[in-house]
Amino acid sequence: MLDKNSHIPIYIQIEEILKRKIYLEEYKIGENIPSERELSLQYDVSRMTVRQAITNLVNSGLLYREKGRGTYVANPKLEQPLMGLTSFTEDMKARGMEPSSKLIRFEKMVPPIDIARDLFLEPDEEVFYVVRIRNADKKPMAIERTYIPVKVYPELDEKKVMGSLYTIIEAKHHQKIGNAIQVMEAAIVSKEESEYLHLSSSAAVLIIKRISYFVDGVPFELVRSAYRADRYKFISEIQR
Ligand code: 16G
Repeated sequence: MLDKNSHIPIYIQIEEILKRKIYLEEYKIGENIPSERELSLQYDVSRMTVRQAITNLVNSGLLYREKGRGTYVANPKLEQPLMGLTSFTEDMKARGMEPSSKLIRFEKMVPPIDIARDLFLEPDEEVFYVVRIRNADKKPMAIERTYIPVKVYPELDEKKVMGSLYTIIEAKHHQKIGNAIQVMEAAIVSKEESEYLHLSSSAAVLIIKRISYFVDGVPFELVRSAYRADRYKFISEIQR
C-alpha cells in the first residue's frame, strides 16, 4: 500500500509495489505491466513518479521497455559462476538452454603486439581471429572476439567454429585445458555491439578478457567478450 505521509519517496514505494508483483508472479515473465497512465490513475500519483519507478526497475533488469508497445517483465538474469573454467556451450546446456553461434568474422592474421605477447607468440606469428555472437535459445547474449594461435589448430575453419571451440581443441590435442586468467570491466556498448546484441546505444555491457592455457601452461586462446549487462550477473563465492 502506498503511504503518502511516509518519508520514503513515492516513486520508491511504487517501485517496491511493482517489484513485489513481479516476485509474486502477479506480473509474469514476458507479460506487459499496466501502462504509466493506468498506474498513475490506480495509485493516484503523477506519471512522472510512475516513470521514475519503472526506469529504476528497467535499470536493474526486472523490466524492459519496447518502443511503442509498453513495459514487460524481463527474464531473470543468467547467473554465471566465476569459478569453473567452462565453455559457453557447457554453460548453456547446464541451464537447459540451446547454445548457438552466428559467425561475424573468421580470418587469419598477425595479431596486435599486445595480443601476441599475451599468447607467447613471436611478433609475426599468425592467429585465427574469430568473432562470434553467442546465443542462448536463439537470443544474443554475448559477442566473443577470439584469437587462437594458428599453430594450436591449423585446420580450424569457418564450419568448426560454429560448434564448441573447447570441445574440438581438447579433442585435437588430447591435452586438457588447464586454467585461465580473466579480467572484467564495465563499458557502454559500441555501435557494432549494440546492433549485434539488440541493445540501445547507451546500454551497458560487461567486458571479460580471458586468456586460457593448456595444463602445460601454453596459452591457446585470448578472448574479449562483451556480455549483455541486462541478461547476466556474475557470481563468485569467496572464503576468508
Ligand atoms: C566462454 C569463454 C570463452 C571461450 C568460450 C568457448 C568467457 C568469458 N569466455 O564463452 O573464452 O572461448 O567459452 O565456448 O567465459 P565454446 O566451446 O562453446 O566455443
